[in-house]
Amino acid sequence: MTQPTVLVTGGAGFIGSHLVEALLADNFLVRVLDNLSTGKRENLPHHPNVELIVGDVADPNVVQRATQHCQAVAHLAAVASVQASVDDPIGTHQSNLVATIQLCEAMRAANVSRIVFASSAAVYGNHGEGQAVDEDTPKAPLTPYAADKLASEYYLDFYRRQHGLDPVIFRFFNIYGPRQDPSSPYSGVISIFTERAQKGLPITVFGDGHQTRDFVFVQDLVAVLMQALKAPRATHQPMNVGWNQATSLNQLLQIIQRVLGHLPTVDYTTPRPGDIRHSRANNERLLTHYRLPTPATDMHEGLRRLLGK
Ligand code: NAD
Ligand code: UD2
Repeated sequence: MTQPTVLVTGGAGFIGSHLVEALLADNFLVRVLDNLSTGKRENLPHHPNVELIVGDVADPNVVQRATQHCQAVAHLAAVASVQASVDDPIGTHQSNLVATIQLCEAMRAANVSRIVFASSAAVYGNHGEGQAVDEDTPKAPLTPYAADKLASEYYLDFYRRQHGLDPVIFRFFNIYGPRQDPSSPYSGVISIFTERAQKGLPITVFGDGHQTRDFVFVQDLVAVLMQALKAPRATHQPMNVGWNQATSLNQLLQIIQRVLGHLPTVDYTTPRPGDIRHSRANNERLLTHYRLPTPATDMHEGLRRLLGK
């Protein structure tokens, strides 16, 4: 029996490369479409079952070639930096919305229906103080990044109703793990804190450190994405991906200190403009449809694995 092929857009990136590894382990053929704008070839294993197409999902010729004869698509390609979308709304719009529409058109022509899409908690904006956010919370995208994620959700639903597309939409909260790039001041806070702690460089906390996030270790997210790619039938309602657990930056620093045995200087400065103070996912809808790894990778275990301890 020929092995099924899954297309992973953004597969050379942080989350995408972990999904590629899981697909290979499950005996899929994997096709990656990535323009290497932030992704890296070295994130991908050298494996006969991985094909890398270096190109832009927004390019109709490229994406039509990439969708040929695949069983499902994981659409992770995007400019994931909120700041980049603020600085260059038109440029990032190509990757964060036009690309999604081009992909939908290509899937329609290639008769491919299942698409698993990486949306973001950003669609909720600054959603209330501290309580868990459920999927029916009013959407309040505050940035071009968030607006393009929400618009992508609406386009996927249009292609479902009009052309039989079979989308599974996840709103990722804060994902962390190996290969998350710490090089930008806007990289994920855990990638920045752990890299600087390992190098003994001072850490900057924007605010008092009591701000909280719902952190998900990348391998736990990938376990959900794998189920969504393989499920015979899938719900089309967007689902939050989080643990409904709030971890503050100060707690994060305490755990890093416990795992590493030391911590560099920590400077507390003013909060970032527009920063969300508390973010936590009501994940009941996800738990209804998917089996989560039990136990979920808790912060101490996730940081231990990330820090190689
Ligand atoms: P990442 O930057 O590592 O991965 C994005 C990948 O997409 C990169 O490999 C990049 O080169 C590629 N890419 C970007 N634009 C492209 C284009 N036009 N054509 C082809 N490839 C393109 O970021 P990540 O953290 O792995 O994010 C993966 C997805 O998850 C993104 O859609 C992001 O918005 C979403 N997400 C991530 C988080 C998080 O906490 N990391 C939270 C919410 C949503
Ligand atoms: C995440 C996403 C963003 C968007 C948003 C929606 C990432 C990297 N960011 O932003 O794309 O989806 O969620 O809610 O995926 N911080 C410090 N010091 C540092 C770095 C960060 O104090 O050196 C703080 C930062 O001000 C914020 C918290 O850490 O209060 C988390 O920052 P983040 O960029 O990791 O994640 P977030 O939730 O702000």
